[in-house]
Amino acid sequence: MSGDNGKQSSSLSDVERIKAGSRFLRGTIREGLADPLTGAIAVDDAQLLKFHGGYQQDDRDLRDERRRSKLEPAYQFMVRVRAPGGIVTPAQWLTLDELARTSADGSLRLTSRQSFQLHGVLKWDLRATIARMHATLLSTLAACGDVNRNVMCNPNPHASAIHGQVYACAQALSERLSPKTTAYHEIWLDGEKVLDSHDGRDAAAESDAEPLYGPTYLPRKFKIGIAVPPSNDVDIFSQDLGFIAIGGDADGAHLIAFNVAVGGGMGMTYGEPTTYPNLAQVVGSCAPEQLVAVAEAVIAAQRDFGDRGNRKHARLRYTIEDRGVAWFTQELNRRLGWELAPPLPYAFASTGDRLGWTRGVDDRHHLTLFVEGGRLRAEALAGLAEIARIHAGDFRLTPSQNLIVARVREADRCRIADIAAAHGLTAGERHTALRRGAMACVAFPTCGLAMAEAERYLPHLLDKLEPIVAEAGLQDQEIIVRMSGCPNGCSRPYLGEIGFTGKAPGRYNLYLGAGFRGDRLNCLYRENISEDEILGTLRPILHHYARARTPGERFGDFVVRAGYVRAVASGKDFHGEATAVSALA
Ligand code: SRM
Ligand code: SF4
Repeated sequence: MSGDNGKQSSSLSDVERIKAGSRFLRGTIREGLADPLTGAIAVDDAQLLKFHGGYQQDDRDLRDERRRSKLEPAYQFMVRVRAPGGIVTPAQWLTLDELARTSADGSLRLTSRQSFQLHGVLKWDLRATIARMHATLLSTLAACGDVNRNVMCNPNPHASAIHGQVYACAQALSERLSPKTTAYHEIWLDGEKVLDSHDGRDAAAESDAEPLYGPTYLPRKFKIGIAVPPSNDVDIFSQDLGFIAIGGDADGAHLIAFNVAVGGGMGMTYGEPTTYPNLAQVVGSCAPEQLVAVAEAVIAAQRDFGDRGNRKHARLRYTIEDRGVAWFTQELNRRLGWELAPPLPYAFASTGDRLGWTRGVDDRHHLTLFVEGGRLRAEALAGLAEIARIHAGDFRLTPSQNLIVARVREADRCRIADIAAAHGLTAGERHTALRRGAMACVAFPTCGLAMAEAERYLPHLLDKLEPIVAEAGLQDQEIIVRMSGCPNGCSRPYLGEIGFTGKAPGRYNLYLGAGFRGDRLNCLYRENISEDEILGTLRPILHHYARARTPGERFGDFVVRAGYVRAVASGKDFHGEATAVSALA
């Protein structure tokens, strides 16, 4: 791929070499799984394993001790399950629950993209774990890797007829954009390599094809979300490709179109200003039946023009930024053979979840449960398994790492409410609005890229922030708090009205001022600060907000108006000066 702006590297990255030689994602994963001498697999295979939904990790809490004892790291695997729109049946839930207890570390993680993760799976248990999931029609294929990942979608199909139609679109996208390699079946399910009977060639690998992706797949991960206004719970502008559902008819109950937004993303690298989070731009609209074609055209353009030399510059947003959004839209129209229509009006009101019981248009009941840090442990899992055994609806993960027991029958409602209460599952309803709206990524001990704690630390930081919020009279005020253990931004921290990214153990960058509706990035306010400094910094700002906010003014808007930070207009503007002119000065 030749560069046209000097940023693209002329040589291919190592991961491109690995993909090209992998025979459609096979590598030597099968052989590595059978090697009894190590709990790990080969380095190249670890890259390929991601496409199959697995990450090789080691327990970072045990690293030093194992090194001192001259033992290999405590290798283990994270397994991610793709579930478009985060929806699973009670039978699938029970399988995940069983695997969490028997093959993993006893917990189940609900991710910020509506997927499930098992942590701590040993190499010896990987095949059985994935095969067991497959038996209940769950798949880990393409949960990670340089392909389209889990398709996010507003998880409330009960809220109006349009939600049901949109979920069907998410499923169609997920199905159509899945890799077509037979390696997944071969490695995890059949267990047999199909060799040519004459010369022993790997016949299956040779007859495989990837009509959309090609043999080297995409230059980088690719993410799609679908939002149903007025909820922007999927953080639509953080997606590589976002679709905004537009309802027609007097009651808006009929899906008539999707606005198309391209080029969002969160990850960046400290000290490298050419990397930055960015919000997707709306470039047009399409009819519902054109959705898959648009997604395929966007992906094909990124496949052909994305940077395959520099992985830090390989996401769609850089492809678009380098050549311009007008060029990209033209390229898209050319590939489609027709033109996107002009964008249609829409309005978002919020991003988070509404906890507790609601009644849907389908006359079923829905219970949204707060799951702190997205992690379900023994007590919660026991309660949810009890619910799954009697539940006739389904379970839905929200983009804020929460869980909906959805489509509950009138007859089951009281029983499910009792079980949920008995297992402490509804305790979240009594939390402050600050805690209910907070989200953290996994970070330590499993994430190999973590620089500081996130999931394990945020609850403790909130313990100390809550009294400050109460003292300022803001306990019922929704303020979006997001914490990530490094700048990669897995909890979408640059969309937090208050965002933290880890710099080193116990130290964080503090960002302020994102839009409550997920429509403005925040801005760096303080760098590399400790807990005491975080509390000391936020206390006066929260008090100032309580005193000086205008009616209905959101915290993120206030800190911009009050001059604590400037409004960040676009990703390119993200690393500019933090200072701003105060309207209140
Ligand atoms: Fe992420 C890498 C966890 C959502 C941006 N992410 C990782 C890895 C796999 C670390 C690694 O590469 O070794 C983390 C595994 C930790 C662990 O132990 O489980 C990890 N990411 C997660 C999850 C589990 C966070 C969570 O607590 O919920 C989320 C799983 C989502 C899913 O179900 O598919 C998760 N990651 C995100 C998001 C949010 C989103 O997609 O809406 C982002 C920001 C959006 C984006 O992609 O721009 C995100 N993760 C990254 C990046 C930076 C990518 C970039 O282009 O800059 C990395 C690092 C990388 O890819 O090199 C990363
Ligand atoms: Fe790991 Fe960083 Fe993602 Fe957190 S943000 S899960 S620390 S890669």
